[in-house]
Amino acid sequence: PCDASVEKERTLAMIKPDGVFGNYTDKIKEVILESGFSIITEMVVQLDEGNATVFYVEHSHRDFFPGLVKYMTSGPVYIMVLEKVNAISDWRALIGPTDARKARISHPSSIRAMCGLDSEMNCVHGSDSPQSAAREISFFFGEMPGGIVRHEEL
Ligand code: RTP
Ligand code: MG
Repeated sequence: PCDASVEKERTLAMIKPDGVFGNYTDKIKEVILESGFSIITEMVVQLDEGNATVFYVEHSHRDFFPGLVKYMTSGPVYIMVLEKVNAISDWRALIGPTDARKARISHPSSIRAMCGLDSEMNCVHGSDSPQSAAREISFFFGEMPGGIVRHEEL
């Protein structure tokens, strides 16, 4: 109990609109639970341009940003807080590389290989550091920025 190395960690996972529309939610949750994560909380949310922009603000100067915002607001997303030892890097490993086409070659058992299309439509998100996990969890579950529509809380 005093060993800090066994402390559990939390990360933010998201099934993006293509994953929700493609009916991958149940399959992805199955993989999550089989991989030893606990799902602490989950909800369905519709992002608008404002909150999608804030969520991905680190990419706001990139040329793919307008397309990213359009994609992320094209339908509901499924938000989960996952917990396990090493949750942040283990979830990133489980989703695979950003480009789903590359994922199918180099990480064929990854989630993006299963349900992603290309470098933009890659069906899932994962926090990439303890700092972004804390920011993203409070983005959705702390003070909700104005305009987030919570479809249902499960
Ligand atoms: P994420 O933040 O969604 O978990 O994805 P990631 O870390 O693997 O990739 P990141 O570099 O943070 O990019 C964020 C999302 O932007 C879209 N993207 N499109 N068209 C493009 O070249 C391009 N590059 C990135 C993807 O949806 C990516 O997940
Ligand atoms: Mg990222």
